[in-house]
Amino acid sequence: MGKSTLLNNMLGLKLSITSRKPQTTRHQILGIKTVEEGQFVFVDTPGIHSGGNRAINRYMNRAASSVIHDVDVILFMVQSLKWTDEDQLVLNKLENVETPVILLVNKVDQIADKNQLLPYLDEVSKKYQFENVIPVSAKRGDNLQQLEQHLLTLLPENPPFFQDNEFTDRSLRFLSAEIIREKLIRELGNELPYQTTVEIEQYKDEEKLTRIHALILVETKGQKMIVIGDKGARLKSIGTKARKDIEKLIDRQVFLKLWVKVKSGWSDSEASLRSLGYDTE
Ligand SMILES: Nc1nc2c(ncn2[C@@H]2O[C@H](COP(=O)(O)OP(=O)(O)O)[C@@H](O)[C@H]2O)c(=O)[nH]1
Ligand SMILES: [Mg+2]
Repeated sequence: MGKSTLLNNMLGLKLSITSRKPQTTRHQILGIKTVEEGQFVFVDTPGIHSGGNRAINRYMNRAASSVIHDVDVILFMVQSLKWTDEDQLVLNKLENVETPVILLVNKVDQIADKNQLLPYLDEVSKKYQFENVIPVSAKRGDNLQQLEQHLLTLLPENPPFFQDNEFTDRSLRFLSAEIIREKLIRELGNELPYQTTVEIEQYKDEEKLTRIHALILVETKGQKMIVIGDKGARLKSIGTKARKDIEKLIDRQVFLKLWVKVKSGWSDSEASLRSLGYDTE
């Protein structure tokens, strides 16, 4: 869809992980951007999805729904030229919500015939009293400047909540785990649907480098073999890609060690989710 891509592009920083697979974002994360005229605190959430009744699915839907009532502006993103049942599900949640909603119609870079866009914008504009409907490309950056300007007019006057050098509420330890999870999702494609998570066992700033030991948790032995790959090739590739991204983020040399461990049932147990840092309240 492009919610996390949008956040990263607005911040000019790779903060939230992205992939082709739906439900990549599991945790709510704040992205903070301070400009002369004000401070934006973006909340990236998992999408709202129907189906899937594991504890992890319930957790993600809760995270997405609860935020609706806590923000000054809602950015509701759909993909251009498609209005899905899940979009309708989100729209239904917005009934009786007073908060202004801006509809972002994403991926306009992918529309071959631009004549199709206007009728689509017309059609979706009628679905709700949107504050504005803006066609964007989260990836390429089309219209994001315009979006930022419009958002500034909607923000209430407040003293800034954060220092102007802060960019997120999450720790580097958390962000590192997320980067590793992104590489796992991207490397494994459809071979491993959702049943992995990453736990940081050690995160230590040493004099010349930052030492990170991470545990990749999977549900079955078969999944463990898939993650490790032939002669460890896959795990190695995941590790190298993750290390490079973490180094870019923290601007330090990183030593990254990865292990894979089977912990069956983690994704369907509220207790395991909690112990893994998923705030299930
Ligand atoms: N072509 C194109 N692809 C995009 C755009 N925005 C996001 N994507 C891709 O769509 C996929 C999902 O993006 P992501 O930000 O993870 O979506 P999320 O699940 O809504 O957070 C990724 O592969 C992105 O690279 C866009 O504006 N144009
Ligand atoms: Mg996302």
